[in-house]
Amino acid sequence: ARDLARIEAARAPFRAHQWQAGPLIAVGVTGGEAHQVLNPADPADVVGQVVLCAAEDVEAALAAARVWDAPATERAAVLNRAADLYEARFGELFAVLAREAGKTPRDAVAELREAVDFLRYYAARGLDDERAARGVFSCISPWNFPLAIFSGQIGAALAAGNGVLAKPAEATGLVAHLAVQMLHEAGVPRDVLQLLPGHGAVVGAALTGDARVNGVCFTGSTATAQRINRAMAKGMAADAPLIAETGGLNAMIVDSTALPEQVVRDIIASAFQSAGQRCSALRCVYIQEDIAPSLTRMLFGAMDELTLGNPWAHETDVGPVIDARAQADFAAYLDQAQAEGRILHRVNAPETGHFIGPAVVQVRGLSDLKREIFGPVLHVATFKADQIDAVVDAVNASGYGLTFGLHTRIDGRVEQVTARLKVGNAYVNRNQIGAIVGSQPFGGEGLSGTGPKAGGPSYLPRFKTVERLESPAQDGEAVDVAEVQA
Ligand code: UN1
Repeated sequence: ARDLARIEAARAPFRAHQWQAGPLIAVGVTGGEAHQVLNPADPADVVGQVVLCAAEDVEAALAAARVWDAPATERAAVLNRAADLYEARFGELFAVLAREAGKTPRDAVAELREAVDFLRYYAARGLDDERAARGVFSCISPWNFPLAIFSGQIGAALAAGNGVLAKPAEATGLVAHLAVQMLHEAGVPRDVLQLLPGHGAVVGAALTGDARVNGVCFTGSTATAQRINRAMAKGMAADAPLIAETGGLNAMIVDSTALPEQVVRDIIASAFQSAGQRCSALRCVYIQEDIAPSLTRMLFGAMDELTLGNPWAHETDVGPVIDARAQADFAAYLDQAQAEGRILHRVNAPETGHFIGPAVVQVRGLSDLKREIFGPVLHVATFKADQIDAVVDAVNASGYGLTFGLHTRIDGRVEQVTARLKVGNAYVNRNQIGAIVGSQPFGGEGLSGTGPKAGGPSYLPRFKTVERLESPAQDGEAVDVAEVQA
């Protein structure tokens, strides 16, 4: 109810009307190439323009970059002030998250809260340890959490006293611009935090292969993280860390003791909220054979009740995917599945805008998924009562290890399954998205990331020099099991 009240409050004034309609101001460094930001729900709506950095802009930023030599207490005060500004200017951020990134009210509110939490959390942790900053960090962030992950990376690097060169995703340069404006206004010096929107080949390459950079923080695909790793090995000091949070092929196991209504609710949230565009999202649910027909029938009925459409609207459950390319990619994927007779259910999508109707595709198991499917497509497999260990093996065999869900009411099964599982975040009898800064740190194993977990106690130390660090960064961070009993 508090969230809804805040949305209503934010809707009424919308302090800056220019964020709501009509072309926005152009933002960027110099008069270089301009990137048009189009509303993914309505591509005829030009949200604004972001001027992209050319090679010489990146060079100038690298030359000017410096550590933040203010005392830790002052850095914390500035980051808390930035969090205050995010809260005070909620309406603008909310509007840009909807128009630029297609966020529904619920997702936009959650994202704003997460961004504020990250800033306050790292501000507080930065006071714990006075080791020196590493130097200058490149922070490279994704479009799916263009405020929360963007601010989390930057907040951690700054709280530790580093300088930051931040490259936002090309699709979401406007919200990044607003956030950086607020961080500067709060008191982060301009040469300590520089925003560098641009192409991966120009900005990304320079930020990951230059000896003046002392560490890279990246969230995005596993393939890009591997490329960054190679670039860093060539161009940067051997001790420069790569802190990466990457993809996932996330599974859920539902055995026949699970509560069907709860499972359906949690599958809908995990697979289709944010149009499935979360690295934590559920991609493949394994349902015990004897309950599969009744459970999938209920699931398909619930899917038909989802409202797709304008992300501004209160009633919208599922917004658009990020752009025309993503839409075409999913359409082709689903056409192929259709041709193979594997589509079990599909919801109609609005005709205008980059929408994909949530869909369910039949598979034998995770091994049928050749890559991360970053959208509202859920895969379903079944298993027999005596195959639970084999399913856990299949989940581990994917090589990814980000999130995992288990629905069961059998004594000892949680321990049986999670003891063997190699994932960063396991969820029992609840949905498997929406990690909470501080109380439930988030990160993956294997192909899903380098660790340490964001929003957890080991994260900030990785942004500091290693002297006086007594234990490896990931100590004490085994699988987190967040359990909710219904
Ligand atoms: C991502 O989708 O890139 O727990 C990571 C969650 C989010 C996931 C963010 N923190 O759902």
